[in-house]
Amino acid sequence: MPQNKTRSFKTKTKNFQISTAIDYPSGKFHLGHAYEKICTDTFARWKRLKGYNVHFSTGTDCHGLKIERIAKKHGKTPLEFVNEISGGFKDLSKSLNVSYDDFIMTTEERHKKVVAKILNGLKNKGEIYKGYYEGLYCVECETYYTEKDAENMCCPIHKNALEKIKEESYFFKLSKYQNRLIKAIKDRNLVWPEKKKKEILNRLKEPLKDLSISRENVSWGIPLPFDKNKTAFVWVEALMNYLTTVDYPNKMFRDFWPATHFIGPDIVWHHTVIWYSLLMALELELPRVVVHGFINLKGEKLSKARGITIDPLELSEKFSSDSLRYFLMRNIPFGQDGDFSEKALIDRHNNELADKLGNLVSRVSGLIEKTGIEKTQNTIAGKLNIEKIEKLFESYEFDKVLNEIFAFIDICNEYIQEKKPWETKDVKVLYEVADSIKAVAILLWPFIPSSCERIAEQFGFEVGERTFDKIKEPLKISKIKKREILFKKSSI
Ligand code: ME8
Repeated sequence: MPQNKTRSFKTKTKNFQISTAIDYPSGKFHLGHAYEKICTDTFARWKRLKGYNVHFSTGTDCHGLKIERIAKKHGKTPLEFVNEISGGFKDLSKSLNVSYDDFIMTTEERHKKVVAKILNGLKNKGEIYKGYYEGLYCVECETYYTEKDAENMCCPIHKNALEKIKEESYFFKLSKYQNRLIKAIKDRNLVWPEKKKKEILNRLKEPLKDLSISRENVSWGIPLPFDKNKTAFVWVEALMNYLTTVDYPNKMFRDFWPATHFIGPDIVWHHTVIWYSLLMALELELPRVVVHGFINLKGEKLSKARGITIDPLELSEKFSSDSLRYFLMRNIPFGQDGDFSEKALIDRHNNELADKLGNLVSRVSGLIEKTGIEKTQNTIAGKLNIEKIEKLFESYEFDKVLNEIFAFIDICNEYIQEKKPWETKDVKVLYEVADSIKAVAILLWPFIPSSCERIAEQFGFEVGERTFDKIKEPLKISKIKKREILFKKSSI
């Protein structure tokens, strides 16, 4: 007799893979690198808040001519050099509370194995052939340019003179994917924002050339598995980090792929045209590409190479990592470029974090400490539009999410002002506002995690992973005390 099977009611955990680009460890990071990590972290935390099992990767893109040359200039081997600089990138993430699960370096054995496996697979499928490459190359962006894309034989991004290269090379049959690429990008919701999607579709009107995927004279790289005299073109192997991080082709990969890639505007071509066609050749699902804007200083893009830079660590030490995170996510509509100004950061820190949120928390906890608290129905909770906030999060409109939450903080502050519990001794009003602070702290956790964790501890509730549903659960009363203020005001 067959055994009676007990039905399992366990719901499958929802998995979510998210990544930043992997940075070139060619010099010190700047605020642009910090920004990408912060916006990716905010979205990763949002997904965790909603109950997803998140795998968040970041890392460094270690190979190629650029790194080889810089290491030499510093009197180091490339490996010594990339290890040292990558350490700095890890510290940056720690200081900014970037909650990555994996920091991947392309020098790692696990990555080399994945790259070899993929390249062998593509070669065996007839997707790669041998030929000659002749063209223009920018070492700064490790990218080939056609004479048409180059500006007077200079890189359109770095403005440096392009190098002429002629060598034997292996090619990936990129051109055969042109129509499939256009169809996938046009018809499916893969590239965000719409503006970037259109830009790529426009560029795809020109016929695609096959892609040179190997270099003959760059020894600092991953050797081709089928021709050890050549190394893999750095961009091709770097993109594969997104598969390495989920242990391609094993269980973790099957559970998590496809990913969502958060990247900057200068590398959309690589992540859509090159990456998508490689994935099509591998018959794998296509990831989503979410493009943030550039952080500029007085209208100029920050750039290590050009020496226009702002140190994110200095800013986070001066104002706290939460203030920096908040400012970047609040001040720059996501997907657009934004100018950095310390004055604007200070204004938001003082007027919004200190005067609105900090003041509410300090006032309410102080009053509760003095007069007590009594459970009641929260009559202002309905003024927080949680469904709208969810939609805004899912469409990457982070500044608007913050607008909504801060409009509710204003409502809480006005409610206290109007009800004057310090005169009336109405301890129920204090419960309503404390319960509202719980909702605010849970929703703000993706943006300013340290401050929200402090508030949660002070008021005796939980924030963080899987706490979204707790927004609607009434606050349990615990001993609430006034603490040191959350945000000290700053001046220039
Ligand atoms: O492109 N503002 O590395 P990278 C905002 N290794 N973002 C900026 C920025 C700025 N001013 N400057 C740079 C690479 N970024 C490759 C990626 S991924 C498989 C390989 C962003 O160190 C940039 O757009 O030059 C990119 O997303 C990331 O920082 C790393 O740039």
